[in-house]
Amino acid sequence: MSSADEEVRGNMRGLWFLAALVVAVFSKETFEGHQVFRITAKDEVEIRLLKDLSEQKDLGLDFWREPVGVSLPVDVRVPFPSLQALRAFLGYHEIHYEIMIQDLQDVLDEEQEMTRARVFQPRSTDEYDYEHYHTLSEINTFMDMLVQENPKLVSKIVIGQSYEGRPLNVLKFSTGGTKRPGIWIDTGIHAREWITPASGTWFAKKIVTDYGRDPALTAILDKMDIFLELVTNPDGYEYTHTSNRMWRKTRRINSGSSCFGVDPNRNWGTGYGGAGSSSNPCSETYRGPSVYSESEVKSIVDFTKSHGNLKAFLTIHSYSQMLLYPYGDTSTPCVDEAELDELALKATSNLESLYGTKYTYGSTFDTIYQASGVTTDWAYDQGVKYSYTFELRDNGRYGFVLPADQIIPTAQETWLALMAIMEHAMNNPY
Ligand code: 0X9
Ligand code: ZN
Repeated sequence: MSSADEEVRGNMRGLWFLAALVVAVFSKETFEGHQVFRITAKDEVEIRLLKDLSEQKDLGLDFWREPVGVSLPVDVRVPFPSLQALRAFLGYHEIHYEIMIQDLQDVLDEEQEMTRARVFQPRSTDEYDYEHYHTLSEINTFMDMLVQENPKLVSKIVIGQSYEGRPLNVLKFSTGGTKRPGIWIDTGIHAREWITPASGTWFAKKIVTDYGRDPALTAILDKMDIFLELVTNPDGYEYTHTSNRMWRKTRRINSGSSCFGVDPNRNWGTGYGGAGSSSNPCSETYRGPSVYSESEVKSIVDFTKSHGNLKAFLTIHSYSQMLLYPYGDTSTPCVDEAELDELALKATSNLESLYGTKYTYGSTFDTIYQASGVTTDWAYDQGVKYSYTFELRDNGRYGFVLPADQIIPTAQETWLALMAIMEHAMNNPY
């Protein structure tokens, strides 16, 4: 072979390498053959086995719902190469399970198909397609249109920058006054929980539509301001659209590790570092190198402190259909437990009245699992009494990949619960 041929070959190899690199960096992770199992442990022995399993990293399992107790089934995404091993493990220990999702990629393909069907480039928020999921840039455009259309009612404030430099936008709904008490609502703090920013977008439109028409919402906005952060983890959200639909955390580069990201719901100051969070950067519940290390978290901390008069703090997640109040890191009840519990009953009853969607409610610790360094524990300890975490639809049939035709019903029913909490906050000054 001539040296010219060899050079061509060498160049070809270089090109292939480059192509492979480009694919690795820019292509989307696929979930072909991944299944989502629902595992129902019958006793503490089985829970212990599942906990051990969740600590075993080599199977690449993604626990959508962690093993906690016999009352709550465990949901786990199983990569195709690990299916055999997991089935053998469960079979050997005679642990009951069902397959919730046969092939996750099929559900994602369907989601993609639906997303492609959305209205492109709406010229107004009336034209915006609330029935479909949207990209970060589409949501940003929505916010700008909403502000432009309702300049007296809505403004956009930038409370900081994400790790990758994106603006952290908050919509402020206000009818005037100075330093009115405020309600905080955030959606999209966990990147893959797409139903939450989709619902948040619907809430934003609902507020401008109902103000001046619905007496209850009008009364709230005549006394209080509402702050709504739609995409609280924009780097993560963008990443779920471009690279990995199942991404949860921020996108920080962790020094000394090849794993990215921090769980923004383990990074807050109350209970930081306790059980129910991880010191391992590869964990989905990695608490980060230090308290408030994530600018996505710190920006809310600074905003809340400088505002100084928030009355309710509502952070919206999915999934599991739950309404949770403090605490998450301890079983000790918070001092307002009786009131928060009663209000949770009212909020979830109102929610259920629309489409029959059943919610459970209680403290995070008792209802879902021990989780430390979470948003609502921090907010509550800052003096914001009405601090709740929502876990929206569904109950695990689709989990984080809730079909788009459920966006509007989910938003509508959730709005009834939000209204109950906001009205209560308005009528019970403290
Ligand atoms: O684990 C979490 O962070 C939350 N569940 S999720 O599936 N959305 O990730 C629940 C934690 C409870 N959160 C608060 N009390 N803030
Ligand atoms: Zn979440």
